[in-house]
Amino acid sequence: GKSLAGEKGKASERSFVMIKPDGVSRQLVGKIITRFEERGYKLVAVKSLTPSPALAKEHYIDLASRPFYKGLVDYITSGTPVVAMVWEGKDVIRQGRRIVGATNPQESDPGSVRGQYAVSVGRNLIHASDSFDSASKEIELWFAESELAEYKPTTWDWVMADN
Ligand code: IDP
Ligand code: MG
Repeated sequence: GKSLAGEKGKASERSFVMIKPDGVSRQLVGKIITRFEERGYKLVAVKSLTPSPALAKEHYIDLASRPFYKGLVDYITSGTPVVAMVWEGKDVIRQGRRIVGATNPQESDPGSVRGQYAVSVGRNLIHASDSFDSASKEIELWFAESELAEYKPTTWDWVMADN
């Protein structure tokens, strides 16, 4: 069916963003959400949960052969919850990756979330979809379509203007 990631390159584009357990435990949820909100992106869905091992494994299935895979799944399923979100807006997938920063925080721009708050690649605070196809898969994996809100922020037309 239709992609839950909206339309690539349009204001309806969506990304899956997740604050990992270290971000929740370190009480950075508000600061992280604020970055996306203040940029003008629309919060379409948000929930806090402790992912099952099956969900965490599926989310990271492309990394199944990597030596850190088991540790990664254990980290995500530690028992401290994650905050799973869907953000919407023009170029949100690419901009979301810029807000989050490089995978290894030691290489992340210091203005990014990872570059400001993280040091270790295995505790890098946050996930954001890396492509339109990943966003489609990840939103469908973590959310039901009925959990995705439809509304227009009062800022929308100013922020998402095409010119
Ligand atoms: P990304 O989160 O920036 O998209 P990926 O390469 O997709 O990076 O890796 C997914 C996650 O796996 C990373 O965010 C990080 O938590 C973990 N990870 C990646 N490489 C390593 C590593 O070398 N050691 C430990 N964990 C890693
Ligand atoms: Mg990735």
